Amino acid sequence: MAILLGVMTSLLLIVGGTVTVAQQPTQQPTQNCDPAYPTDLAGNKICIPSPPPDLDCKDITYRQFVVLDPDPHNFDSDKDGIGCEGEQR
Ligand SMILES: [Ca+2]
Repeated sequence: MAILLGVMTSLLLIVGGTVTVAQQPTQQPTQNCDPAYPTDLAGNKICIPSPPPDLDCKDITYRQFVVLDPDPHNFDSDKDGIGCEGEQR
């Protein structure tokens, strides 16, 4: 009986070992960057989260950046493809 238990334990260890080998690749922490605002005008990557909440230019530090459709935050109110031009014009 003790031998049988020993065999059973070994089998369980083998099964447990194969399970732990099959690990999922670790994922990058996901940032909620809205694809409508990929870069500033110089081509530097920027990250503005998708709504909600709805953001206005006063809520973000970026100025004069690329805006793509559908512009969920409506940063580009004059629809020229540049967001938050503000007082620079
Ligand atoms: Ca604009």
